Amino acid sequence: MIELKNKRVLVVGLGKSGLAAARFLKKRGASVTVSDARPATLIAELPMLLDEGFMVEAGSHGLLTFRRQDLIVVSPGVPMSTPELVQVRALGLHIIGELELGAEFLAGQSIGITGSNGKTTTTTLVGEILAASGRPTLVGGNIGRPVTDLAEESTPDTWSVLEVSSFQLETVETFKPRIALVLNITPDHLDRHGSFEAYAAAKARITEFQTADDFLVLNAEDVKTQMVAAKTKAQIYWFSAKRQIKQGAFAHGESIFFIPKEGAKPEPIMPVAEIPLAGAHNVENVLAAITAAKLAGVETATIRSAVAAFKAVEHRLEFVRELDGVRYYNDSKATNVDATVKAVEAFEGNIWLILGGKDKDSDYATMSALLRERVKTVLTIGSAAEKIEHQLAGVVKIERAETVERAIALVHEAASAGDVVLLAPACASFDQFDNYEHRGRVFKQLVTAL
Ligand code: UMA
Repeated sequence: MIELKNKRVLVVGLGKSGLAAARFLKKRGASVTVSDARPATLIAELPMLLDEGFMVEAGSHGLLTFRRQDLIVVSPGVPMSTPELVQVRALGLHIIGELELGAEFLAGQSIGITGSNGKTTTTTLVGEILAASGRPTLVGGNIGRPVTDLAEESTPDTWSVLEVSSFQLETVETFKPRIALVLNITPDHLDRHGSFEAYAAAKARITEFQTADDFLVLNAEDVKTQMVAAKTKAQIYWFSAKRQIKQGAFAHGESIFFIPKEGAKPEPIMPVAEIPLAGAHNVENVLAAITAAKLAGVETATIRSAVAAFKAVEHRLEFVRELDGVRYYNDSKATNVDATVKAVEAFEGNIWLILGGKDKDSDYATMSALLRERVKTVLTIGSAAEKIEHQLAGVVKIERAETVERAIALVHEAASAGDVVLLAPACASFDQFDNYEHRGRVFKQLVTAL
C-alpha cells in the first residue's frame, strides 16, 4: 500500500474526484497541494479548501509545483498528455489516478465494470442485486461517487461495484477487481486517446492485474471485447443475447440461462419479458449483471426479483412524458455514436432525433442507414452541428436548432401523434452544459413545461 504520511502529494483537477482525493490524502497525513486550470474566481470551494489547510494553485498548472512532489494524483478528466505531467513523468515522478488511489485502500471485494455503453445501467443494477442479497454494497467510480469516498466507508465485508472509464484505467498500477466486466468496445473519446486502438487498450487494462482467482466477464457478440480475452489470466465468462455460450449467461428463446462451468447444464434464471427496460442493448446489460451476480454467489431468486424491480437510470432512455400522442425520451447519456444507434434502435420509426454538442472526433456517417430508416428529422445542436450536417447531408432531413430549447420548440410545432422525440446527442455536452446530467435535466424541464 502507498505510504502517504508526511508525503508531498499534488492533486490535479478539482472536480468531484480531486476534492475527494485531496481530503482522503490529508486525512492520512499527506501534505496536499491542489492544482486546477480554472481561474480561482470560478472555484467555489477555494475558500473552504484554504480553511481546511490545503495549498491551492489555480488558473494554470505550474511545472515547479509539479516537480516538488513525491506523488501526483490526477483526476480522470486531466489527460496524461498535459505538458507538466509529461515532463515530471520523464523525471520518474510517481503519477496515479484517483481510481488507483481509492482502490488501493478499498477493503472487501470489488466488481469493475467498463465498456463504451451500458456501464451506468449495469453498475446500478449489479449494485441493486447485491444490496438485495443482503451484502454490504457500495456503488461508485465513473458513475459519480469517487472511489476514494468509497474507500473511507468500506469494510472487509463490503462489495464495491465500480463503474470505470477508459480515462480512469489509463493510470492504474495495481487495480484488480475480483470480477471485471467489459460490456462492449465501440469508438468513443478518440479526441483524448488519439485512436480507437489506444482507447480499446485502455479499456483492456481492467484485467491487467487480475489473477487466475479472478473473473472476467465479456460480451461474446462484440469483437473488440473478445480480444480482451487474449490478455487475461482471469477465468473468462461470456454473455450473449443471441446464442448459447459455454460458460456464463445467455438469452435463448423467451428465457435467460446461466452456465456455471463449461459442460454444466444451463440453469434457467428468468423470462426475458421480465426485463423492465426498453432496447435490445439492455438485455445485454442484464445478462452481464446476472453473470456478475452469479459469480458473487447471489441466489437466483434474488437476482430475478431485483432485475424485475429495476427502474431505468436517469438520462438513459428515460421516458419523460407523452403529449398529444408524442412520446419524449431523454437519453442525454448517449454521448457517442454507438449509444445513439442503440437508442434509435429501441424505436421502430417516426423519430425526431436531437443530435450534437461537443464532438469527440466521431464519425456520424456510420449511422446513415439506420437514420434513413427510422428518423423523420434530425435537429442539430451545439458546436458539432455543422460537422453532423455535413456528414449526414442527403441521408435524412436536418434542421439546425442550435439549442435544446429551440429543438423542443420546433418539434412541438411539427410532430404528430405516434412520433417519438429523442434526445440522444452522440456528443459530449461541455460546449453548452456543465455535463450530460445538466443537459438531460434541461431537456426534461423544457418538455415538462410544454
Ligand atoms: N482540469 C484541470 N486541468 C486539465 C483538465 C481539467 O485542472 O487539464 C480540471 C477542471 O478545471 C475541473 C476538474 O479538472 O475543475 C474536472 O476534473 P474531471 O473532469 O476529472 O471531473 P470530476 O468532477 O472529477 O469527474 C470525474 C469524471 N469525469 C470525467 O472523467 C471527465 C466523472 O465521470 C466521474 O463521475 C467522477 O470523476 C467521479 O468518479 C463523468 C464523465 O463524463 C460522468 N466520464 C466520462 C464518460 O463517462 O464518458 C469518462
